Amino acid sequence: MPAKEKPIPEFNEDSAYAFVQRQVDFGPRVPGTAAHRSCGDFLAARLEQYGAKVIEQEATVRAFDGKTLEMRNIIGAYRPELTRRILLAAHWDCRPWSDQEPLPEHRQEPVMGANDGASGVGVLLEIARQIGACLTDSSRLPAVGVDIIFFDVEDYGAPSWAADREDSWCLGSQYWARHPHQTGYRAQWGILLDMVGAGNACFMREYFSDHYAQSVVSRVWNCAEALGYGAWFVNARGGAVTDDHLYVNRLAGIPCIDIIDFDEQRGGFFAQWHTRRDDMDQIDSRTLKAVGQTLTAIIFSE
Ligand code: AHN
Ligand code: ZN
Repeated sequence: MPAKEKPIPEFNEDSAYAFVQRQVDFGPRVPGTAAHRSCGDFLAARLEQYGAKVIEQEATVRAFDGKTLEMRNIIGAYRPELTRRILLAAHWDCRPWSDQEPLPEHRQEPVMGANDGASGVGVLLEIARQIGACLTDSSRLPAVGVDIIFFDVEDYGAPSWAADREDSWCLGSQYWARHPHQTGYRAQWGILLDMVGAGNACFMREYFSDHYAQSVVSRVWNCAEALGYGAWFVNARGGAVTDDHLYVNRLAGIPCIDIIDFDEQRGGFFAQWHTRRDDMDQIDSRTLKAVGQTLTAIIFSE
């Protein structure tokens, strides 16, 4: 008798949207601020509420400008006893400067990070909620262990005019890749989400993702197309983005892709990127749905 196909849960985009809103309500989650601390507490508590084993990784890291920052990576593990695992990640910190603002007098203000940060975390919290709802019936759970990682201090990188920008971004993921939360940690593959909430989002096959994890990229883009989300997931090569997945690939040796709204032809990231207008007005729950439902289908059919 053929094995019964596991039902794929329905990803709730309104719930994901509310998770984005909850983060934004704390204010800009800039490392070292009260908003950052409170939001981190909220994220850890939610993962625990949804049945994950929560591991927090704290360390002091040095930024490109010489500042020392208290970094906090937050990890939620499902079925930690399984050795076959997959990794899902997003960054949860906000950039301290709106350095893409047209007016210089506004460039010292932090970004709200509704799309740049909170959108990916919101999608992953909704996935945590879905997995959590299956914990009472193990036949409905994904067949693999799932680790959700909220990376800190991704967005404290050196601006484009600065010298020595190499590796100044993604300090939380660099730390994690050098000091995994468990010694000898392995995952079959990983998916990073970054800027997955904008209305006119376009996800192309990002360069490093195709380089390190082409089969994962193909699976995700084919799955999105089959589910009817081909308008968001464009099956063509996109540009290269230095993001958390690069260090997961390079330093941890885990094939990891980046689902990121980046289109060189359209001028790069979404129009409000690293400005004061990266707020809830930029978030469209249909984009959250396209990404979240695709990810849910991939996880529950693994
Ligand atoms: C660079 O601009 C070098 N990387 C973009 C990574 C990023 C910033 N993701 C979100 N904010
Ligand atoms: Zn950013």
